[in-house]
Amino acid sequence: MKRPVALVALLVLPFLAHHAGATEPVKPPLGGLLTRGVPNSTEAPYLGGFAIVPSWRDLEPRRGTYDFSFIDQRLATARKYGLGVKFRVIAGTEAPDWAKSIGGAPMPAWDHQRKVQTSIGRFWTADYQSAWRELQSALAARYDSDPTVREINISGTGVISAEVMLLMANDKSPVTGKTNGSYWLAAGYTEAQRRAALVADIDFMASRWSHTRLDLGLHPIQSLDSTGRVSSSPTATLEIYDAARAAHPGLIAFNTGFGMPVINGQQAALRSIYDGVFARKAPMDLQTLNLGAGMGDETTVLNWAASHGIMSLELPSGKEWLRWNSSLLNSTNAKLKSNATAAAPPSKSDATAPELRVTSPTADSTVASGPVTISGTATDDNQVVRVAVGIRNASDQWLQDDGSWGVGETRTLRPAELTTVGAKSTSWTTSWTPTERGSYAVVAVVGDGSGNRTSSNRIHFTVG
Ligand SMILES: [Ca+2]
Repeated sequence: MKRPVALVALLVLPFLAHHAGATEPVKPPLGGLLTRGVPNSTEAPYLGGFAIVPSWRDLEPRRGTYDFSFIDQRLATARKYGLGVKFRVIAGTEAPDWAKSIGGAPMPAWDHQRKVQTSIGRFWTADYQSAWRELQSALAARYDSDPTVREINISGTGVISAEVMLLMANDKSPVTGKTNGSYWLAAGYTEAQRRAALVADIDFMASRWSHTRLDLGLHPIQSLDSTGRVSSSPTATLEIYDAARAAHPGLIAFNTGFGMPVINGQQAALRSIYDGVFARKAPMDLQTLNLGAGMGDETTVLNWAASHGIMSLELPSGKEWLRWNSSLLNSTNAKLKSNATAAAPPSKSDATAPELRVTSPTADSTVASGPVTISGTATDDNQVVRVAVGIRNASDQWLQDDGSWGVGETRTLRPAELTTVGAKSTSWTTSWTPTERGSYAVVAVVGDGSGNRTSSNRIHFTVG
């Protein structure tokens, strides 16, 4: 059955605005020394840029009401000095109260870094993550095409920071006498839900930030089991990282605990993660420990980062680093920038977008209830690295990760399985089990290894 033409055009437009246009180049990664605060005219000449670190509550004091002044003021400074920036939005204890109240009253939380009693919401739940996605959609709509904004941290499941592998679940409040994790378990936390939320956040960020590189904070990932036990595993971290990189090849590894303890192997588990990233010849950004927290000798630390291919290095908080040898600062800044250039994807050499075909379901077909196979083929002049699908219902809503239907443009791309990841030609498949009969449409998106993406037309089908 055909829809009226005008209606079809109206429905398709928001999708096209984000995803059509055969080629969408990704901006180069940020290189050089960075500060964590806004630099002044004395600092700027030593830097490649700085991190903009807003709290979620600064940006969205009421749900759907955004205040971007925190970011815009800092972007003006970056432009004045010709610097780049990376975004790191802090959720968790820095979420607005309305987000902390999704699914129940905010839970007490102890922030061991600031040593303050605060509160947190149910960061592992689909409803909380759905609110986070609204913010990220608004941010991406405003800043994804801004050439000054080069990277953004994946941070939607963070607890007191963007360090998404850390839980701080064992931290015990001297005020309540209870651990942070004990409140979460009482509110229904499961490790499986939290892991799924982390992976979905990575996929969602990649679907929204088409032009901006993503940073994933790596630590030995902490897990909280149902008995309250916390464990950590660098092996599991690399497994998550590999899966995320396979789906999103431009992903940048990031760690906030860099300093002498990593270099000399004292932090063995963390060092094994660094070595894993280096073995994969993958791009990495670092933040140093603070000087009071054991960063160690600056000459050794800066030279090690520069000689290990690190792209950007966030200096310790404060102004102490301005007293360091200026030729050390200048040479490190230059080497990090050249590392970033070397690690950038071949943007000019790959102007050819990938192509794909959906072979199942066929257009305007009727399929039986039960699992629907969504499959097809994809080709590229270099390599096909990712295919994902979005499913739309007859009410013009996109299927979400949790099986619900979202309004408007909010969509979730479900990764398909590729027969051969990285080949010039591959078949791909995924399946979806509708819970109701009715009319649906599927859209598939293919990505090559250089950040080019192409989406299919909508394939309408009926579940009869
Ligand atoms: Ca290509």
